[in-house]
Amino acid sequence: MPVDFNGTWNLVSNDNFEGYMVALGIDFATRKIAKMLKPQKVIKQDGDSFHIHTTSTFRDYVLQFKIGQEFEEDNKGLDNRKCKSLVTWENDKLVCVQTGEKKNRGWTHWLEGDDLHLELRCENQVCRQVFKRA
Ligand code: YOG
Repeated sequence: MPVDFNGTWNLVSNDNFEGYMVALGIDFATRKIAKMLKPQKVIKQDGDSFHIHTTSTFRDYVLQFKIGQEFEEDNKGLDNRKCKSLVTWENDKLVCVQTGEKKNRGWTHWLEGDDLHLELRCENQVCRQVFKRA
C-alpha cells in the first residue's frame, strides 16, 4: 500500500524559503510578499495520479501528474520557467526532478507522524516546509 497524501494541509514552518526564492531569481518585492504567506495544500491522490493545489492569498498553483510519466511544467505564477518534470516513488517518498535551466531543481514530499513534509531544491538551496492537517 502506497502512502496516502490525500487531504488539506496548512503550512506551519518554512525554513530557507528565502534562499530557495533567491535561487529561482524571484525579485525582492515578490519575495517580501511570498515569505509572509501561509499556503494551504489540497492533495488528491488516486492510485498513481496526483492533483496538488497550493493556494494562498497571493498566488495559486496547480500541479497534476502521474507517477513515472514525464510532463511539461510551466511554473506559472512562480518563476514562470518551463521544465520537464518527473515524479517517482523512492520508498515512501514522492520525489520530483525538474529538469530545465536551473540545476538541481526538484522537490520531495513525505509523511512523518501526522505531518506532511516538503523539501524544495534549487541549485545549492534547500527549503524545508512542514504542513499539518487542516
Ligand atoms: O509544490 O512546487 O507540493 O507544485 C513554491 C513557490 C508564491 C509566489 C510554491 C506562491 C516558489 C511567489 C510551490 C506560493 C517561489 C514566489 C503559493 C511549491 C516562487 C515564486 C503557491 C511546489 C509542489 C509540491 C507542487
